[in-house]
Amino acid sequence: MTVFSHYRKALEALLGAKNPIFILLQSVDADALGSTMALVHALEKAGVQPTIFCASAIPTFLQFLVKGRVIENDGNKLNLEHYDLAIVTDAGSIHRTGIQSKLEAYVQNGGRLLNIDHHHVHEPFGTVNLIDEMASATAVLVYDILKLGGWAIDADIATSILVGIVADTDNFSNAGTTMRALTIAAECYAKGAEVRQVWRGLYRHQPLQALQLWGLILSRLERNDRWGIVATIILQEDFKRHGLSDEAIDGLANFLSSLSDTKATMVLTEILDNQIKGSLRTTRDDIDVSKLATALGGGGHKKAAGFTVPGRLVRTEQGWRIV
Ligand SMILES: [Mn+2]
Repeated sequence: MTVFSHYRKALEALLGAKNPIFILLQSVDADALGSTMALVHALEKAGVQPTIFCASAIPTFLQFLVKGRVIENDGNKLNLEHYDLAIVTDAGSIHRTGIQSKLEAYVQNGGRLLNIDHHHVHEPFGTVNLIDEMASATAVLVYDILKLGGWAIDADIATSILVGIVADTDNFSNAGTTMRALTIAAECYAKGAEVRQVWRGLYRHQPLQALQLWGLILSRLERNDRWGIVATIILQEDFKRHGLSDEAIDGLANFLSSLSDTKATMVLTEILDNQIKGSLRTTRDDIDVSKLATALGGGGHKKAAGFTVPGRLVRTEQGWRIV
């Protein structure tokens, strides 16, 4: 199949849906939510009322995108058979929806699942897949679908698309920044995207305690000379002591890429249920951090990747260790 036929099939799925449901990722990020909300706005304009589901809460700083819509969040009550199309954007893996088994059962029973993504994936999980690893953000693919389908890009759609592009290019600064991303962002600007709200939502939403927590985390930065990686760690008790949730460290992994003399950076964060989340970043062209992430059961992009491993972080004489 040509790339164009993938677009055509994705568009047909969207146009044919009378009762669709969007499944957001657990711990949804800006590109995933922006991509989904752009499609929600477009379908609503076409007279369709999509349902939106997210297995966890939408981060406060991204709620401006939702504009007061109801987000279903009870996975036990969710009956996918009720819907004629499920849509997942920017997932990388179906696991990240938090309702993998439900979605797989839905597909096995003949349900249609549209998967739009720019992550490196071996086996796309949708019945219709639009995957382009070269795209700066999933929001770029959504923009192309909307243009192909003849939708007018209004201010709400433009804001949603711009959020995805700004977040995934780290404000037009990382290697994912392309002419295509810049051109689409400019068009979103021209169509009335709420630019100030986008920047405030993504970069200017931290309270004082959050920056104090950042200070603590930055003071723990250490270089591993064997691997050439600079790393730091975040404990569950750090969040408790500062009265913050993990929203407070959003953007920290990207901020560390401002380090000049390192091959890569890694942030290890204790999350609930005895799990440790690792976020890897590099700015170097000769390093592919997704290889390390994949070896540890995760995945991602060459310059930004992540993984989750079981355990807790403990300080020993040799430094921080996972036990
Ligand atoms: Mn993305």
